Amino acid sequence: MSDQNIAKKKAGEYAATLIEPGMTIGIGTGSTVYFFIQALAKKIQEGLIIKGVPTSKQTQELATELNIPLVDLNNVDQLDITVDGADEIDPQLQLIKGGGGALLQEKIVAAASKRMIVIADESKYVQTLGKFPLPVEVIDFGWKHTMKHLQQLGCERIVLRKKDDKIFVSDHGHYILDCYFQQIKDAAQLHHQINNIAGVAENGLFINIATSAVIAYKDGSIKEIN
Ligand code: ABF
Repeated sequence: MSDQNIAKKKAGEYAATLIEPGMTIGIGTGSTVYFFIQALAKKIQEGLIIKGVPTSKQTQELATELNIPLVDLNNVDQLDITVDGADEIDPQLQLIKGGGGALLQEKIVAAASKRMIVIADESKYVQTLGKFPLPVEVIDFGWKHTMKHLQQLGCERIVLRKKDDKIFVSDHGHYILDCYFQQIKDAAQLHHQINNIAGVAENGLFINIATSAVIAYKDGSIKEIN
């Protein structure tokens, strides 16, 4: 297993120790969360009673396969905690998410939670967001016009996400435009500017949503940021 995956596994397994009996939890998406889900499933086999809300079809399928009990978010007043990954995390716990294409449901679930813990290896921790292209989920109708409005916000390049040479379609039937800003100086302002554009369903900036981060390093250490 690579050093990066060892760190991801450590972060995921640490997050599983924070889950208490009776909790209703948001279950994130991605390769770091994969390790959290495996550790959570083991605790459930050992008797832990929890309910989960998945953040993507991919997570729903994996959780079902591992017998993690799932519930509909509309039947829950508030989640106790959401555990999810990220593509970038800054010292203010602002995030870029959506590299896996699940940002819309991830944000809805995280926003319905008392706490959101982001788990990641050290490569995700940055001083300034933006080196990772910002995913923007857009309605397919008129997306080229939506893209033109996005271009006015200063991103150097915008790429319509493809998968296997076909246009990538999210779980909720939308397209994703990856916006290359290189450096995002005011993430909160950019978040609002993007979401004011007609045709935008959601963007991958998570502002004032994460409440803590668990960063695992190659040397085996773990740093919790609150
Ligand atoms: C998911 O985790 C996505 O939002 C994000 O793209 C992905 C990245 O994390 P990982 O490196 O763990 O796959 O939540």
